[in-house]
Amino acid sequence: MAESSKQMEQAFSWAQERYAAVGVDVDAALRVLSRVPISLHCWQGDDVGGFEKSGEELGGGLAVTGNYLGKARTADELRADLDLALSLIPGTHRLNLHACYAETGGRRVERNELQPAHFQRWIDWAKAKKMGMDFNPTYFAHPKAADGLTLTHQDEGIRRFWVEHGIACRKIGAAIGQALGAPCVTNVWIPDGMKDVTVDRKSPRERLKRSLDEMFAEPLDPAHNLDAIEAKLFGIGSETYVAGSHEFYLGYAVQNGKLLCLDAGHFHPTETIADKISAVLLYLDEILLHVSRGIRWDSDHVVILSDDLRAIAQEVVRGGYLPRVHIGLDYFDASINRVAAWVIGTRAMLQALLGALLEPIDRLRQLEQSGDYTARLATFEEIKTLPQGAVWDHYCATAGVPVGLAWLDGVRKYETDVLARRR
Ligand code: RNT
Ligand code: ZN
Repeated sequence: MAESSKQMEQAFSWAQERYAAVGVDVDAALRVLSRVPISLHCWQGDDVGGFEKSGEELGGGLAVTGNYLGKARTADELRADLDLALSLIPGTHRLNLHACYAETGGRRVERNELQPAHFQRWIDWAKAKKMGMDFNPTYFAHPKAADGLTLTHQDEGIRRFWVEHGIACRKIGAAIGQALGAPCVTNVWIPDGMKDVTVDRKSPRERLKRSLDEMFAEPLDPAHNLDAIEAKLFGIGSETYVAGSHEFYLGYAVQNGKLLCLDAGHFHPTETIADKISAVLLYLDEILLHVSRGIRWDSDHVVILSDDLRAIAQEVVRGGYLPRVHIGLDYFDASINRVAAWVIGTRAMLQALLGALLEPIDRLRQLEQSGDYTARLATFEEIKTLPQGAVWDHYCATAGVPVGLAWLDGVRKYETDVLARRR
């Protein structure tokens, strides 16, 4: 055994002992972690571009800043980039695909006419990697969404077009889930809202409810497709009013048995989604998380191991919610290497989950129940610096992915050999 891997294993046994001393079984934690899939969002790889090549602006209030070299220009390039990212992340994960990443063989296919066949190459790719997939209708970057309105549109033709897009996407989701043998979460997010003071907050919401009812009219086997709906407080260009608000979708999800998608960037800046998980899961079977990092606004920065992220993971683990919570990433940063952005965010999410799984939860609960808040706080502080890093290194090594910052070497080489040539 090389000296460094010997040291790593020594550090791991010492960590096992340290955690055992507070009643935590490290190996059990790693077994759980190895079974949690994170859904990697395709759109980090090309700045939410997609392959329709319509020349349309991104729109929908979505903004990607930066122009780092090497953005994927084709689905093959995007898959190659994802291959590299996945090889640097421990575990088996999922791919989260947007409808605008369809492969139509150069033919223009309208969004309401998309078919599972247009995603066959993605499905084959995921199947070969034994990965599941999730899916999203794309309600932006399209002439019929140019005014920022889709499912709430007053124009019946446009509204109906977007309903049909939603119906087409649910069928694609079901085909994906069936092909891969695991349910596909098909998540609906629309940008619809108003920049400035509005006189009618009611009618757009009534139309949105009707549109969703029409979209979801056909029941689909939950073994193949699960519908999720994503709320937002405000966006660029919809600062005053967003039809699909939290209350709107929470009500809709409860009433109709849908998954609620909680995006970490979609609430007031001091509001965290961590606190919402145990509340909404009293009324919903399952939820979807869009793990993101807002800075002052819904800026979609790359996810890092922040207190916010740790709190999300802690709530999921402490509540025993792992089987009911689908974890997806949602950010887009074009100012750094895009493959690295996936690796950083996914590894951070896994580290947050590991940290949560390594908590002496029973002990902390006992302290809380007995009213010993002093020892509770002292324990929380103490466990922050237990040797989680040694457990993580061991996990990466046994999963066959680079330990520590070594993953960055692979990305750098790829940048020189592949990304830099994409001019
Ligand atoms: C937008 C939502 C939505 C998008 C993706 C691209 O504010 O978060 O989830 O980020 O659909
Ligand atoms: Zn989101």
